[in-house]
Amino acid sequence: RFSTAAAAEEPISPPFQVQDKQLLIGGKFVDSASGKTFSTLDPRTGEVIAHVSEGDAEDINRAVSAARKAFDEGPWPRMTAYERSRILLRFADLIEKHNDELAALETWDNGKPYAQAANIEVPMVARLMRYYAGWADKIHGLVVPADGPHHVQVLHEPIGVAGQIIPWNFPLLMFAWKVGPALACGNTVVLKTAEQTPLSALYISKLLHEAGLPDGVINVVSGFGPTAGAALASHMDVDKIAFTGSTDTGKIVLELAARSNLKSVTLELGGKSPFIIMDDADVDHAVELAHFALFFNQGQCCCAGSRTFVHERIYDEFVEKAKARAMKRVVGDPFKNGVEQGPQIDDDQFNKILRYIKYGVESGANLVTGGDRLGDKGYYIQPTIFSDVKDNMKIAQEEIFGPVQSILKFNDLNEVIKRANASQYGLAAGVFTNNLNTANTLTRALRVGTVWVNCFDVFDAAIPFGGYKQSGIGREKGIDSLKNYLQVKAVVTPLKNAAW
Ligand code: TXE
Repeated sequence: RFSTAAAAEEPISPPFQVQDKQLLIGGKFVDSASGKTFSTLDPRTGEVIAHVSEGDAEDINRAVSAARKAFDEGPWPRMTAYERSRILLRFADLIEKHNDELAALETWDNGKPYAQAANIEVPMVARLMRYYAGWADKIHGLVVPADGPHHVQVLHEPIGVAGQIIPWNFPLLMFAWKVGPALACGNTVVLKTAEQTPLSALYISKLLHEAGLPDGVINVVSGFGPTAGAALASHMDVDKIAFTGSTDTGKIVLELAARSNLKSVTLELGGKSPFIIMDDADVDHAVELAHFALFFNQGQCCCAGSRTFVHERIYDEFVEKAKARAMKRVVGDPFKNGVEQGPQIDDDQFNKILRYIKYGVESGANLVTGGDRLGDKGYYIQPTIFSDVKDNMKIAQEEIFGPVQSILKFNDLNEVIKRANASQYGLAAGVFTNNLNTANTLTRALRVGTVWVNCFDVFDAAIPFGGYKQSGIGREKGIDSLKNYLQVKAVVTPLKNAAW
């Protein structure tokens, strides 16, 4: 369904020349003010791919000034909406044209399978851009029937300079989720990429300029969280901040926004999503879907189905089959055809996951398969499964963000609802059943932003995504994300002749 831009059979594989390594400010690639660089690493080996300009507070100042100028002096917010839409459509065409280069860069910097990047993620980025191009000229306000002799209009205006901070697990998709709606609404942007994956956003932003985007409308600063990220979140001239990352860092961003200029904030944070498998399920299908829900993208998904709840009547059969599936999972160089799982993103995440595996063993969960690193080079981890996991164990409560499946047993619908909801998070859930009443009960009872029934990880440009509870504030994608990037203005005029 995503194969709009067919990827070449043979991936473009590294080493190849990385061209864009500087900061993008005011339409030009420039060195950081300090002249400093940092290295971005190949997760397959830990070796350096490129030295990238390292932005900090001074570079954020320069980028915000460029974005402010592009917003205040135009032409971007004052262009016709149709012209803005056409630039985004041309951008989508260029993304398709450069599909394989973008995918190769993404795989090199992030470690995800090339086929996934080339056949799913980059085409989705183009699709998202077309979706938001379609909105650009359909954003309009209201005329409100207020009491009294008044003509009342509600205008929807761009909010101004949008600061956006993205993570490393889906660098291009996170770029698209944030930049698409911001530009469609007429805002200008300063984007801070994750320090682990700075490359693809620089490349794709060059295509955005080739599509006709005026200088200064998008500015991309590579750099670290506590320096560049914090400077953006606390900048006095940024009107809105959108963040995707951990719940702990999300709280810091919210606090920085509050302490500075009270900029509006949207947050897309962590999760510990339940995947609930009822006893009427086709076990083979359930095993495959639960496997995909957890292991996709090396387990590095905020919405990963990381608490697999299985009804006791099918529990033993499920565990056996889940083990067989995990043992068949193809782990290896993500540039090789047929590989399902590449390395984790970096040393920190790699060690964090191994720590959680240790907690699992120590707390008495049953290690069914995996449990260690794979090979002795790079950040590869064996597909790992724990059964007999209890709700109070760390591995059932905290985000592991790796290829570690925790299987829990239940025997009653009300019990599983209670347990599934007993989490600080509320991002997503999966439900697997053939019984419509059970599905309806679960979809209404689960306190989460997305429920996938008999499917998982279905992402479409038009479907809103975001979290309840500590999984975030606001929604991205779909019509809901436009609200994040619009200011609402009421205009009231007296009517001379109330009769008309
Ligand atoms: O996240 P951070 P990290 C979760 C996942 C992972 C954990 C830690 O559990 O193991 O978070 O990953 C920027 N002010 N998720 O350390 O710190 C940072 O530079 C402003 C879930 O990578 O949240 C990067 O651009 N910005 C998640 C971004 O925040 C700051 C995706 C994310 O980094 C900052 C990634 C600061 N003080 C990790 N500190 C999801 N929801 O999908 C850091 N940043």
